[in-house]
Amino acid sequence: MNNCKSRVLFEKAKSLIPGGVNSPVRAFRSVGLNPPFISKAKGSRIFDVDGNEYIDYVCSWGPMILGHAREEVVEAIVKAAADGTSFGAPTEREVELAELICQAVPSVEMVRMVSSGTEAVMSAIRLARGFTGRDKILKFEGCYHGHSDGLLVKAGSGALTTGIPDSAGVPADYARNTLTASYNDCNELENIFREYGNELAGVIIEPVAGNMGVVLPEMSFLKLLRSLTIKHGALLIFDEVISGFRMSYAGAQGYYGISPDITVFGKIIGGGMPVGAYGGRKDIMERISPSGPVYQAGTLSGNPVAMAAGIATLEILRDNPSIYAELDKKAEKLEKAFLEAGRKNGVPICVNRAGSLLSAFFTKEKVIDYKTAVTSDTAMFAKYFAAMLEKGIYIAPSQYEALFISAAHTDEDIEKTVRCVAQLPLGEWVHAR
Ligand code: HOZ
Repeated sequence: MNNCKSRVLFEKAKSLIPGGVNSPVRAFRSVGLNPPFISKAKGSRIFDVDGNEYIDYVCSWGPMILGHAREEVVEAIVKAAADGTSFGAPTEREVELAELICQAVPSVEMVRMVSSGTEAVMSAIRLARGFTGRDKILKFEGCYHGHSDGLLVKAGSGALTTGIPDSAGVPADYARNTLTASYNDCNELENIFREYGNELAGVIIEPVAGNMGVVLPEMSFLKLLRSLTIKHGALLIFDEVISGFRMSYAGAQGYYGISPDITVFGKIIGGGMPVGAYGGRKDIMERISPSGPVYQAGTLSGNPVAMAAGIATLEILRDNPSIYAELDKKAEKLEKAFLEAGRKNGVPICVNRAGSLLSAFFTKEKVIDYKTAVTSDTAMFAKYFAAMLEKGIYIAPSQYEALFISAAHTDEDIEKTVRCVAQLPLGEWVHAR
C-alpha cells in the first residue's frame, strides 16, 4: 500500500504537533505503524492523501452513525455556515436540538450544550458537587470520561492505549476525591457505598463501556448502582457520549430501562461537528448559572453550525427507527465472523457487542471489566490491525476502542469485511510467538 505522502506529512506533523497528532491514539503507536492522513470521506469510505480507500469502522470514533458526508447533514451545515458561524448569542437551533434530545431521552428534562464530551463531563461533575454539596465521585476502572483532571484516574481509551491511565500533571489532591471500582463488581460497589456512600456527590459510568474495548454491563450491576445512588443521595451520571443515540434512540438508558440523574452526550448529537451536552432532572439542571450558582460557560457553546448538524442527524434517526435494527444485523454478521475465525484457527477470541458497537479481544477470558480486558494479546491485535488495514479495512488502532458500524455500511462492505476476517492467518500468528 502506497503511503509516501502520509509518511512525509507525519514527519512534518511531528515537528509541529506533539507526537504528530491532536489526539494520542491517532499516532498508531500501539500498533507500530504510521497513520494514513485522511483527505476525504463519503458514506462508509474514507480516503487518504495517497489515494488509498478504506471501509471505515472508526466513524470518527462514533459520531458518524449515518456515514460520512450524508447529504442532509452537509446541506444543514452549509446553510447554517452561510448564515454566520458563531454569534455568542442564543439561537433557535439550540432550542430545537435541546427539544430533540429531551424528547428522545425522558430522564433529560433540561440540557446545556458545550463543545466536547470532556467539557460536558467536567461540567456534569461540577454540577453534581454543587447540587449535593459533596466532593467525592466514583468512577469505574477502564471507563473513559474525557481528559479533565479528576477523571484521568484508571482511565480507558487513549490513556489506556498509551499506557498512562493515570496521567502526569493531575494533582494528587485532586485525584484523591476520585474513587474507583471495578466495572460489573456488585460486591465492591456495595462495600464502597457502605464506607463512602454518604460522601459521594455522584457516580459516573459508561452504561456500556466503550473505552476499554466494548464491555457490557450486567443488568444486576446497573440496577444495584441505581438503587445505591438513590439510597445515599449520590447522583447517577451516565456518560452516553458513545452510547447516546447509538444503543437506541433513547441511548443505553432507554435500552436497559435505567434512568440516571444526569446524562452526558457528545459525538452523534453533533453530527460530526464539535459538540457536547449534559442534561438531566430539572431541579438539578436549574442549579447551573445563570439559574443557579454552578458556573459554566463557553463562547462556542451551542454553536449554530454544530447545532444544525446535530438536528439533521437526530431527525433522520428519529424518523427512521429501522436504522437501529439494520445496524444490529450488520454488527451481528461481524461478530459471527470473528467468532468463526477464532474457532477455525483454534485461537481464543472474546467478542463483545452492544448493538452496533463491537470489540474482538484476543483472550480466552470473558471480558467483563478492566482486568479481563487487559488480558488481551495486544501484539496479536497489532498484527490483526495491520492485516485489515492492508486489505482496506480501517479499524481503531487500539485494542481498547470500539468498532463502529454506520447506516452507510452496505451489505457488500460487511461481506468484504467478513471475508477479510476469515482470511486472517490467526493460527500462524499464535505459533510465530
Ligand atoms: N479518545 C477518543 C476515542 N475514545 C479518541 C478520539 C480521537 O483520537 O479522535
